[in-house]
Amino acid sequence: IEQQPYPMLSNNINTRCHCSMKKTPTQDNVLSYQKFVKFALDETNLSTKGLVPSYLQEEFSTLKAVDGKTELKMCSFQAPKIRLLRSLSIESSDGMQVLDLAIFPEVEYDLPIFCANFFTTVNTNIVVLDLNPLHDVMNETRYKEKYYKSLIPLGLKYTELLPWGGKLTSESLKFFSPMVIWTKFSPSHEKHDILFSAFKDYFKAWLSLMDQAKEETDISQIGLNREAQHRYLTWRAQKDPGYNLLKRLIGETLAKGIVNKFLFNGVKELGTKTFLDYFPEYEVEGGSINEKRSIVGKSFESRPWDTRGVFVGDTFS
Ligand code: BLA
Repeated sequence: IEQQPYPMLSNNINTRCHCSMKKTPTQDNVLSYQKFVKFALDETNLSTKGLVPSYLQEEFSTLKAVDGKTELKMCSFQAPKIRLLRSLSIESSDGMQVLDLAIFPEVEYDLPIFCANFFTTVNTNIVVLDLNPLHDVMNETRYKEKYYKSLIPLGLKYTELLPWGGKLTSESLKFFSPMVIWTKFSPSHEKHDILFSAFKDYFKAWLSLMDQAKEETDISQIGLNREAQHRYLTWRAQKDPGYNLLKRLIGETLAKGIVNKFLFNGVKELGTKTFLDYFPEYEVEGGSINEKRSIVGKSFESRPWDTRGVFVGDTFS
């Protein structure tokens, strides 16, 4: 495994990280996710005027997988209100493409977490695109009204173009918002363009929420934000569907490092509760964590949110 040196950022265009600079096996492939990353960095830089590389950038940049035909690229930034904007993209000469791009706000803000997860092979495309809610949007209306009421029309814009992807890990749904795009499709230029358009819309929507967000000063509210973000990170660091693939590509040690220090950075720093503290239903005899991703099983054959953003799934335990 070859760890490549981190290319210096130019002083004036600090978003030009190597994610969009280096030549890759699939650079000429128009279905690449590199333009998604470039869009996200450029737009965030414009909005915040203060996007700077994260301290993680030095350790996490480019990796070649053990198969010799797959490249992983990572980049990470921070800005006022943004604790971490990080992106992992994977490109393989056999047509596999992955994008995992997320934005985690500073804990003084109760902003949603921007979440784009695309897994693509020549045959299929698995997509989650959402502004993941930090607080409950199923049993309570306060947070839902605050952030999603005005965004419901945007979610509806894509419900036909990118239809519900069928049953999924039931537990995941609690981390999704009423505007989530969960879809699967066979790759095509048309779908790729629709996905890019949705990505741009959702990204701009997140930036506009960020723009308006006011810093929380109440210590106990900040504590709730911190714990909610830590719980989210703890879930994903433990149960992310991408982990097995990462392990196969770069080995267990590097995969664990990327998951805990890069992708879900904060899981070690934002709190001390364990996975089983948050999700005790995963405990198996002897006090270890059930390897299964889901205890409840898969559910939600069709979209469990109505057009007003009310949860209508009936199989929730
Ligand atoms: C599949 N990825 C999935 C599925 C979901 C997600 C819901 C369908 C399988 C399931 O029902 O669990 C995504 N799940 C999420 C997200 C959250 C969640 C975003 O709970 C947030 C709270 N996916 C990636 C990366 C890779 C990846 C980086 O994001 C690879 C490195 C791969 N995702 C991947 C693969 C599958 C998948 C291979 C299908 C295989 C499987 O279902 O295990």
